[in-house]
Amino acid sequence: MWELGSGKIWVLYDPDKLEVEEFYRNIRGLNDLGAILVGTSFSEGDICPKVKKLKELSDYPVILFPGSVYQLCPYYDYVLFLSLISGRNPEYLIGEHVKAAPLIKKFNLRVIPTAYLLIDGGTYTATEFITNTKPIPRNKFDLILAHCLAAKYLGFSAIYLEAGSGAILNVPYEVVKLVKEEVGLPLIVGGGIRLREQVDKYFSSGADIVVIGSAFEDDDRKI
Ligand code: 1GP
Repeated sequence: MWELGSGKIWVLYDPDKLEVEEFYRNIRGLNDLGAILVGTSFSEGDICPKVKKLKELSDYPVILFPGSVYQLCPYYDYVLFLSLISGRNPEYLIGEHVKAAPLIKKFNLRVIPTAYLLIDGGTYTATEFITNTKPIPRNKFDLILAHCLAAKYLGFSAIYLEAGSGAILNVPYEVVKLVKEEVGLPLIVGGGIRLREQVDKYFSSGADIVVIGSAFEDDDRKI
């Protein structure tokens, strides 16, 4: 069930990079903010105290964008239950999920079953390294679409097209349009987005949610 609204920006908070207060200052006044994602592909410590603080400060839903099962704690509103379907590494297709499931039940967290696709963003990303998977070539539209259709037939609730944090090349707008038209599931797009016109173009191409991380790690944002 998709309850989180469309035409929204989700801001990604990396607890290894910023203190909560600094992050919260950086996102002040952002139009269309719909939720705060918390995630890091390689965490150096216990992120739960920061999640708790974020929840106390913020009125927005706080959603885990998991790098590993160790990032679970009771304070999230939702967990993006991601399966990395662009890759063929069983650990990220089902292995981590089996480890996480008992904790999700214990903490009584709501999950959003999400098909996660890494699309080549012109740079070697931490996700690629950590998951030991390769991204889908960005010009192979038929291949991307086939993955997204498979996700729909497998019953996922959302699709996340990811170019990777700090991507040089964003997910192509034409891919977003194609996937929205042909698959129709709620569509999340992220990686390398820094400008308001990029956000607007994604929304007009059919994205429901645009995720922005690095652009909010300093106070010189252009959005
Ligand atoms: C979310 O990984 C991205 O999909 C975040 O990317 O840090 O480049 O915004 P940026």
